[in-house]
Amino acid sequence: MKKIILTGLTAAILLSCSSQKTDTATTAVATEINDWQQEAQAFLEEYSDTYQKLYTASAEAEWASNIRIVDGDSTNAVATRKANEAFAAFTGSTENIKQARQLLEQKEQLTNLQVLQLEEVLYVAANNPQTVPEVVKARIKAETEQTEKLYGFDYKLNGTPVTTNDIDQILRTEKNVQKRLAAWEASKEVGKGLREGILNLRDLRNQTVQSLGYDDYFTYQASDYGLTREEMMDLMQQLNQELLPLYRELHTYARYELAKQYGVKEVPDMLPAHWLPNRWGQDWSAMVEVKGLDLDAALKPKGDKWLVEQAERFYTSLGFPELPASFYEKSSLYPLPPDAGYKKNNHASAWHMDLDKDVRSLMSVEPNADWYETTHHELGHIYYYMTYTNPDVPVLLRGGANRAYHEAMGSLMGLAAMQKPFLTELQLVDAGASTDEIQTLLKEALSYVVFIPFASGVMSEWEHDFYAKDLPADQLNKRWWELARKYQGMVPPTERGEAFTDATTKTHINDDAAQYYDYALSYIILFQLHDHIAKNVLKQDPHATNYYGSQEVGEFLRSIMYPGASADWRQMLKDKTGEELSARAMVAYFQPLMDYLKEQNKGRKATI
Ligand code: X8Z
Ligand code: ZN
Repeated sequence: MKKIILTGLTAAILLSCSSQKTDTATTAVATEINDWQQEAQAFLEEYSDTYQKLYTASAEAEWASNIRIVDGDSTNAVATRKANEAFAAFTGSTENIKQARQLLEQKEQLTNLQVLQLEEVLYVAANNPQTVPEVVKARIKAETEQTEKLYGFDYKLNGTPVTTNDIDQILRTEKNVQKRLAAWEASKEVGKGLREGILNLRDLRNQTVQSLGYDDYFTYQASDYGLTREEMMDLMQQLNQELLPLYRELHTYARYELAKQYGVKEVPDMLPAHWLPNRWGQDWSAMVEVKGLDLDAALKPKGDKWLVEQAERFYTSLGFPELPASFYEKSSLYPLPPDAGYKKNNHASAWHMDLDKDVRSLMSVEPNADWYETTHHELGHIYYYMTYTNPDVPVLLRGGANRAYHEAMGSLMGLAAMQKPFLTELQLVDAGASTDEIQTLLKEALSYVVFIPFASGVMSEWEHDFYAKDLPADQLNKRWWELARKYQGMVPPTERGEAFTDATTKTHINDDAAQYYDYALSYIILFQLHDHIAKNVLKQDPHATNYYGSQEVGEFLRSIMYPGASADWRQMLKDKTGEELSARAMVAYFQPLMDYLKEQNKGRKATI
């Protein structure tokens, strides 16, 4: 009989074994199965225990490094390096790799859950192999240094210190092109100092994963989806193609409208980057103001705290629990006062500190529409963490069905939280106000559709070329702007030589490398989920939903979140929406906009 000590996890295994034993002909096999399963279980439990402890220590150190960056003080950096080295030494140890491989040779004898966990052990090991300990150590050091340089950077506009929030606000609202140019250029200065670090990191990231048989770091990251690098790039091309007709209309529209706005007579073929209301041209929604739906104005008097609490209320209205008190005590949610004397990571993130109950978010929330969307996005991660932290999901599988699902959940709620019936219920818009539906859809397209060529084209192809195609060190900026022209139809305001490294101004290039297609895929998935929820759960028009208070919607989302990475992501999509991964829902959502844009663009020249 079994010697395994019962936990929630092993109870499931016991159950599957006991049903086998009722089959009289399989006694011998059943014993053998039990032995392998027992051995795998013993290994996994011991491994997971240490893994969780070291993961927590690493997360704590990283957290401290990201919320408190003190110029000239290396205390946090040193502690982070140590914690990450300890995590790497364990997860990449030759002994653990050997055991996981041996057990996987008996794959047929193991439970599905065990196989998935052992594969995860090898996946994590490949990023930290102790066959090349010096490379792993050097990479950890280089990563910590790159993060400090990126987030410790002093942004200055006309000699005055500014935050990235300040720059973003100028790019969203300023009508004077010279002032826009100054803000845009100020936002790119940080890249100069990141060039050497990213080149070093490329080699170190590639070398680490190559030692366990991956071609390069991009291939390694794509393998998390069960895709080769070529398959991932093909998928990105396909998404770009599917959305190109709409993007082309948006591009034409934006060129003519912005030229008018800035008083430029000759409409440029390519959009100057500093004309667009976002540092990277990845979101143009601030271009359009929908009358009666001015969210920036409605949110300002509410204050920053309200935004976070409102996002929480949205989730609890669907039946999710309240956030633990520790979330509010330990998170870092708002901008630092200007005289703090230190800096923090200025990009939003969500953290599962101990793979258990300690969940936190790092943001710099200000009461505006962008942060309103982002609070919903980050809480999507948090509620995903909380939901798959359950007895049926072992520590090693506490992740999304894939990384894109993790990004999709909160973005879905962000989309839902912007729709008029919902905003009306919150009294953020006047119930009586008539709003223009096409303008609303245009604003949404300028966010969601415009994002696709940036994410699946520029970001993914640049990182692909950088990691897998040995992009020459003297062509980093050249390639970046070639891709921006090709996919976004966007050009820099002035010639950007190789002294700049504009790609590295995007935080993910530095600290979330070779994974940006996650976001492109997350948008595709979110429209599939939204389409299903609107039509089949709420029976509402996808353009005008109100998820608020719907227990069914909550149950639907929870059922996706609950199994974490123990679910097969393709099967999940099929089961939940009846569809394979496809841009169909996204294209259909924006279809009504096509006619309007074609009409607006009549007589205008399309250039992409
Ligand atoms: O980086 C993020 C999240 C991280 S949790 C805030 N996003 C991408 C970006 O800002 O570039 C969300 C959508 C795109
Ligand atoms: Zn995210």
